[in-house]
Amino acid sequence: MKTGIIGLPQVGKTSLFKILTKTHVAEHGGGREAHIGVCKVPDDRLDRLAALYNPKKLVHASVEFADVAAIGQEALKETAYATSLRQVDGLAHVLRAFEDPAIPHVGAIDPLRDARNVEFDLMVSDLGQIEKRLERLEKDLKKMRNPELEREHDLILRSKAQLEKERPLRELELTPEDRKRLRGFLFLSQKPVLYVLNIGESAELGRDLEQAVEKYQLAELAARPGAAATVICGKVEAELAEMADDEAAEFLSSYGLKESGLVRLIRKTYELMGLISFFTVGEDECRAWTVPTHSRAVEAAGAIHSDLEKHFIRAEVIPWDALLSAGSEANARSQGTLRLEGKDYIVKDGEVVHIRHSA
Ligand SMILES: Nc1nc2c(ncn2[C@@H]2O[C@H](COP(=O)(O)OP(=O)(O)OP(=O)(O)O)[C@@H](O)[C@H]2O)c(=O)[nH]1
Ligand SMILES: [Mg+2]
Repeated sequence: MKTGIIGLPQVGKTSLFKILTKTHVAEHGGGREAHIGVCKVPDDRLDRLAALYNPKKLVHASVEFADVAAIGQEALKETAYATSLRQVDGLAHVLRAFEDPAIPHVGAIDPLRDARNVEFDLMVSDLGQIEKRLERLEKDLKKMRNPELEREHDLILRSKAQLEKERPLRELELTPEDRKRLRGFLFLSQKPVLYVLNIGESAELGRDLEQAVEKYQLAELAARPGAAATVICGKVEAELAEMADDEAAEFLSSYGLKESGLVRLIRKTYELMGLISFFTVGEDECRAWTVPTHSRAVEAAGAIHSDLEKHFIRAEVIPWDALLSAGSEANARSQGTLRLEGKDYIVKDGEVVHIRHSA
């Protein structure tokens, strides 16, 4: 799963990328190649399980982020740029809300306008692809009747109408079959989007973070299908990233904050992409795994190892907090909170899963 960090020039994309992935990269100066980095997913539940097991190895889940060069009509016309952007599964759209006269911005600070403008550019790019495909389809349909091509033709026309209404494709209602038909196009406006408001530093940051979505009128946009919003203060996050844990906790509370904005951002990314975490625990290793929501137990087993999927017998399942309060799997088993489930069981976020297998 890869999230592309997009946005207008100089809004704080690379800064966000650096603090998420803790990598040091040069700031973009015209080059269009994306930086890729891995972000460890902070998870308090896993940390608490690890405190119980004291494992040799503790492995958090990870998500990939790509720092994409600033977006615009011109950039999107470059095939290499558009192609690399199409490869991501979701978008983190950084919107500038911080004031800083030293850093240029197109016009006044107006995140809603910027969000709409960038969205428009994504739709124009998709429309270009659609027109190309339509031309091809209409040629082929003239040569011969083909029910599958006809269905695609209808769908492409529907998509075109949607874009012409200036509505992104993620808001189009699709059957699973139609979703499959569109998959190969990797349309930009179909990707789920997390709007990331990057606000300025202030003494009342806690309150400002809470009120920013309303203040900048992003609530309506964020409530649409496939969209969400979160707020960070890039400047403060950058300082936090340099600190040790206890120092960071003190720094956060001095701003009236409980957690880093990155934790919220990553959690929202998970929700938006339809992902959950489950855990495996033991004295050797405690580990978080990422699977799509509604994954079956046998698919969760497959995320760990294909052999576990092939030789799956049963899954022992318990919510992370039930395991913590039982104190051990043996206690949980005797209390009956540890359940045995079959391969079609739908794994829930935060469950500890032990796969019984014959491999
Ligand atoms: N005041 C302030 N400055 C910031 C903040 N976030 C980023 N900046 C500054 O804004 C400038 C641009 O930040 P980048 O993270 O490089 O922005 P970008 O979106 O990657 O820029 P391009 O890749 O050139 O489009 C840098 O000088 C940053 O230090 C912020 O929250 N507050
Ligand atoms: Mg950059």
